[in-house]
Amino acid sequence: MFQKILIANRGEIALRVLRACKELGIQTVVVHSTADADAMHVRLADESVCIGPPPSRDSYLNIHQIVAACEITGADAVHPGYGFLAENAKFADILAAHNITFIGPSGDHIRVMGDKIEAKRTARRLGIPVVPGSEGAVSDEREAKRIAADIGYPVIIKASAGGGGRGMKVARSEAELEMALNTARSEAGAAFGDDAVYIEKYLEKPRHIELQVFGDGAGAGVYFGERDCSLQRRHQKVWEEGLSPALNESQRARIGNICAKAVADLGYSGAGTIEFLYEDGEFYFIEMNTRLQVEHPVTEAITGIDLVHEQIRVASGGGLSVRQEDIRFQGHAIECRINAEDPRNFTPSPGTITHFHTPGGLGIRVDSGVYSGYRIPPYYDSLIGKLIVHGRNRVECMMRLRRALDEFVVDGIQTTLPLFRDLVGNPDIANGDYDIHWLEKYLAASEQG
Ligand code: MV4
Repeated sequence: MFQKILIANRGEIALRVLRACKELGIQTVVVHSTADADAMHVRLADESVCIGPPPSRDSYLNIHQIVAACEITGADAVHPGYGFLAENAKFADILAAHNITFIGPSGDHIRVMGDKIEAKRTARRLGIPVVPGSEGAVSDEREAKRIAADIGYPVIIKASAGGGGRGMKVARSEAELEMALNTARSEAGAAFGDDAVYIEKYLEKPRHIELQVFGDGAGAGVYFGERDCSLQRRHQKVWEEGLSPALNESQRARIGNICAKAVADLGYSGAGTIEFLYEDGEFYFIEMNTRLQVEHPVTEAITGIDLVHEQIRVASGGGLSVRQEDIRFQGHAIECRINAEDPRNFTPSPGTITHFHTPGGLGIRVDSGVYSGYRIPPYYDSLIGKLIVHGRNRVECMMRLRRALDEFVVDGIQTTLPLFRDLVGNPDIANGDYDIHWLEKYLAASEQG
């Protein structure tokens, strides 16, 4: 087991990882920018190292500073959290070269999944169902037209270096294809320095369902059920829940076993998320994330398993604490992302939180690094906390969520709490009847009314 873990992140996830380290009796080091000297995780860590000024590229993304902080403190492993360097293959490689363990998959696995064409090729090879489309990159318009005619319109052009919704263009007919292809290619070249694009059948009304998987790095793989993350705005998840209201047990077991076997065959190590679009009873792979995700507590609530403990165990060579048959799904969980934003137009609302009171009681978890009197710096993303609610079934979970939202107080800044108070009373949400476009349509309609 590790002696000392350096946490290369900030905010609620830094605190989340710190808690797991403490439970395992592992010493902690946090690195932070000058803007985060007052953060809760900095106060609670055994050691802290200030690594630079507020801008992320000079602190949380500064690989050399972070490696130096490891050397100075004698940390033998790094947990990257999510975002920042969590999916940076070069960072994983550099740590390995310094004999420091990156708590995550190998640099090579990160690299493969970071290239969306390579990721899709790999998924297909491993027997994961993918969206119909080009086998690899599309070279020219003639090829694009041939493939589009074959799979049928509408189609979507995606950047191989994109992901998370960046660099996509829909073409509804052959007349629109040339423009979509050229725009996607030039935007990809400008944004990512890689103009490779691929083409897929465009699915009109899918849900976004993602499977939590784990590899032990020694040829075993398991799945921890799925999360339904269809409620998004501008590719930012707002509400996540598990298990998905859209799936039954046999559908779950079928896709779960495919994914667990794929992860095993890959020799993958650590936590991963396999993202699918789900429409008319079929799963279509889109991307794989090679990190712990923001919404991982949903899975922890329904399985009772601490996923950060598992990450640390696997990275230290101790393997997973569970086999597939030990993983059972209990009840239902919903996570609401509480952002420091105007709940109507989502503009950031940094500033001082004058009063912060979190809900409690059975089935309630709040992951947050903020406190009364804390000043939210303007330099980073606006997530200030996550409310995760668990119940024996979805109805109980929703009742408890409504009550928890009533108790939650965040004064001094604007937050997205009022949006969740609206959503929890909405009939479509109560019925689990929504797709990836539901939230944007709902917000557009509320703006009118
Ligand atoms: C799609 C799609 C429809 N058809 N691919 C957006 C984020 C990126 N991970 C993939 N995305 C999409 N890919 C095909 N073939 C629709 C989306 C999409 C979306 C996906 C998940 C959650 C929200 C979304 C919002 C708009 C578009």
